[in-house]
Parts: sequence; structure tokens; C-alpha cells
Amino acid sequence: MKLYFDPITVNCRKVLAGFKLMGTKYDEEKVDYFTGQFKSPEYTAINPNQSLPAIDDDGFIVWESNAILQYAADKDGKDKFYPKDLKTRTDINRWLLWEANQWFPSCYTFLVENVVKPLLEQKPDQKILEAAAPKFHQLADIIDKAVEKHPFLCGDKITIADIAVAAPMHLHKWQKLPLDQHPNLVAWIKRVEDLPCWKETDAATLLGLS
Ligand SMILES: N[C@@H](CCC(=O)N[C@@H](CS)C(=O)NCC(=O)O)C(=O)O
Repeated sequence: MKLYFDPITVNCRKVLAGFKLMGTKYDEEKVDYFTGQFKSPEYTAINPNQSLPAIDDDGFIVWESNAILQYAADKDGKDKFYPKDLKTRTDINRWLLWEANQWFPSCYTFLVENVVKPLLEQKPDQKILEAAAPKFHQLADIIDKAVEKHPFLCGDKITIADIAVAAPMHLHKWQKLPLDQHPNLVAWIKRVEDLPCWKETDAATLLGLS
């Protein structure tokens, strides 16, 4: 299975960390994000969305990072990280959809303003950040409550839901995500950050942030 990726991006780090967690075997095909290589005709033929990541598993192409995690888990029978019992699986699927629809866009605003713009020597727009804060807190509170009684989103054990939901906040220190009001969320992200799969896919160093 070939993975097209750039390790600095949110959704690529998600897949890389998930693959490492599950022990998924893959070949690397780096597609440079900052030079816009994801817009090349070759890569567009793989992923017409012109976004990263994508996989090619012997001619079977999948884009959408969460679908890639689901596929890899099912292909290798990694039930531990994506259990098959109906309620747990539905719970995980729910978090994957929520991450893509709600959480990623909210965290992305902070990523653009506080990480991408400074990297491009531009100033963050405080008005955009202020406008984004209420929604961010509403969403962060959902995570905070979910991990109040158990260590991971779907119970006592880590699943691909934790990896997917952690990814949009992978640079939270530099994104300057306002986390103080969400202590359970902070404890949960620390648990994810302590995992070898998360440490091995650190993007802050690659971006020269730490
Ligand atoms: N929902 C997609 C989002 C993919 C996505 O937006 N990827 C970003 C990197 S994290 C990208 O390649 N963006 C292209 C761009 O900036 O134009 C997924 O989860 O795979």
C-alpha cells in the first residue's frame, strides 16, 4: 500500500500516527505540500480533490484520511483499534464524521492564523480568532465531557477516533488553542501525545516550531 503524504499536514499526520498505532505496513510517497505538489497532474489523477493524503493499495485508491484509517484497520483486522461491535463502531464513526465536519474546520482557523500566517511572515487576524472562539469552546466542551469518565473518546482503550480527533489540534501549543477551560480535554490530548505513534510523527520539529 502506497501512502501519498506530507508529514507536516494535519490529515497526513493523522494517517501516519494511525498506521503506526495499528502497525499498518505502507510505502512512502512524499507529495510536497508547501510547493503545491498536490496540484500536479500526476497526483490529481490519484486524488481529484487535490488534497493530502491518499493511498493506492494495488490499484485501489482511497482519499479522505478517516476512510483511509477505517480501510487500514479493517484490511489488517485491527479490531482492537476499530472494534466491530455495533455500538462501539458507530460511536467511532460518529467521532470521525464529527471531526471532519466540525472539529477540523474550527481548529483549522487557529492553525491558519497562528501557525501558517506567521510562517509566511503574515500577522494573525485577531478578529477572525475572536469570532472563531465561541464555536471552538462549544466543540471542545463536547470532547471534554466525552473524556470525563473514561480516558479515551470511546471508552477505556484508544481507537482510531482518538487519533482522528487529536490530529486537527496536533500543534495546539502553536495554534494557541484556548484549552484552559477544558481540563479533561487537556488530560486526554496529553494521553494521546504520550503514545509512541504520536511522538514518532511529530510535525512541530519538521516545521521548525520547536
Ligand atoms: N477531508 C480531507 C481533507 C484533506 C485536506 O484538506 N488536506 C489538506 C492537508 S491537511 C490539503 O491537502 N489541503 C490542500 C490545500 O491546502 O489546498 C481528509 O480528511 O483527507
